[in-house]
Amino acid sequence: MKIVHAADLHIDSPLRGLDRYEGAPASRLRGATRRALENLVALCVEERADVLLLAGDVFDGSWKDYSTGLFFAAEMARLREANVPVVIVRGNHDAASSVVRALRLPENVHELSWRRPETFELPGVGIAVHGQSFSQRVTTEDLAARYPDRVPGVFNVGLLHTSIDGREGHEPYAPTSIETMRSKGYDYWALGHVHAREIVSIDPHVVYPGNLQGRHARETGPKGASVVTVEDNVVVSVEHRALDVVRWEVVTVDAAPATDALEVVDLARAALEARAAEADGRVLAARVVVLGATRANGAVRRDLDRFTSELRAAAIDGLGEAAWLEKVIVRTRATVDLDRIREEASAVGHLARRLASIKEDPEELADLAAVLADLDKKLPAELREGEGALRLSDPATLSALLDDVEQILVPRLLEGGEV
Ligand SMILES: [Mn+2]
Repeated sequence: MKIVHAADLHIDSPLRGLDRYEGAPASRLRGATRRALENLVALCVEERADVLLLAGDVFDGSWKDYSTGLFFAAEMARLREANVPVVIVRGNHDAASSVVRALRLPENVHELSWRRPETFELPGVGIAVHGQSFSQRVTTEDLAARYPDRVPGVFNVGLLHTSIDGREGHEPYAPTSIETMRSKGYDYWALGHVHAREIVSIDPHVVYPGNLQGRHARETGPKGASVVTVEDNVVVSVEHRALDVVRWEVVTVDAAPATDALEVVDLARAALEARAAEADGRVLAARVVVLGATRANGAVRRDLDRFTSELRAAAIDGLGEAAWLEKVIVRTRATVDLDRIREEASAVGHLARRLASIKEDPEELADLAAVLADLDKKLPAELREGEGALRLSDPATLSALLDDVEQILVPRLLEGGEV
């Protein structure tokens, strides 16, 4: 028998701040979670799946209108036509109290209760699915502990939205342990919540398939679902199938070999083309990080806007709509030996020493923050919010800025202006 296990679909998840991005393929990104669900349905049909398990966060939150629910219902109806039953639990994002709008779903879809744990036996398939939906977003009790006893003679699955023992970077919802899961004697635990794919255990199988479609630059790599093959009630394989339509990647570029900004652009273009080829026809949404000690450091940093635009132009030239640069981060360093310069008695040596000492002294950083407090208040909101926000009151931000000053200013002074 074949089981398809997916989680964290976050259908119609809003892509925050998308309008701020130059050249973003907004409609393709907005539609990505829906296209990925279509791919999931196609996979179930192709594989002649005996059941599709959805382990929570099918929806991102309350529906803006009924179109989200209608789209989902239509896809479930396609599965009904192919005789594929679907079993769902709700997670923190689509807890019973958060997504209150509802549509009647086709009869092949069974949502497990949020009032109490229950067992749903698939007639004629030999699978029993045990589980419980989240009643509310903040669900902190161990739901798995109260899951029903296994059903003898069939394949037993625990369907659960959980952070297990508090997985890093995820809200600690419905925490449980491998021991608790093992004590139930089930054959497979179909988990959701953690967006990175992970096979947590193989005795029994405890699997996070990861989310169906990455939504930002921290959700990188192939995203999709797990296909579980079972023979004589024993798991014989768990395979990951990529179903995403937009592939997020962080592409690092070592600028060391470059001597000027355009050579760095060429290196980045080659790296992007290689990564786009791996994305296999999907849109590559790339965050480019340029690093390394390079003679091109000054040229790149002197006009970052120009450099970033050259890079975007090269990506469009080489890849057209197959790639989109979400962000370009420059972390190059000068090739000068700052340690040596800091030992010099010269004016530049003195400056380098001061910069280094401020960077490492919490009191000096606090003084600097006080000096910049007025400026901090005057910064426009778009610079102060979101990822990569400029927080002039934050010592770590100031320390990183001083690092930039060292990397740009010291080499420039040494070479008499032009770097
Ligand atoms: Mn979740």
